[in-house]
Amino acid sequence: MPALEPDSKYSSLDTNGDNIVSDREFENSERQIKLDLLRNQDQKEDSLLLMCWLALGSMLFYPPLIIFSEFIGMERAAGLVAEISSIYFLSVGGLVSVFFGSQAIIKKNGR
Ligand SMILES: [Ca+2]
Repeated sequence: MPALEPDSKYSSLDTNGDNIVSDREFENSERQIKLDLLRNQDQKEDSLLLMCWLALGSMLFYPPLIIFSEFIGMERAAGLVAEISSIYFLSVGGLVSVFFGSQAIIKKNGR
C-alpha cells in the first residue's frame, strides 16, 4: 500500500495519523483551501468597502471643515480647503465608482 515518505510536506493532510492520505482527507484539505480562499476574498471586499465608507465620510467632513476654519478666523485655510475640494470630490467620486464598477464586473464574470 502506498504511504507518505518521511517528513513529506503532505503529512499535514493526514489528519488521523495513520501515515496514509485517504481520498477523504485529501478532499477535506481541498475544501479547507477553498474556504480559506473565500474567507480571504471576503476580507478583501470588507476592507475595500471600509475604504469607500471612509472616503465618503471624509466628503461629509469637508464642508464643516471649511466653515470651522472660517469661524476660527483662518480665512486663508478656509480658502485653500475650498480650493482643494473640487479635485478632492472628483477623486473620491472616481474611487467609489471604480470600486462599484469593479464589483459589478467581478460579479458578472462569476469570480
Ligand atoms: Ca490518514
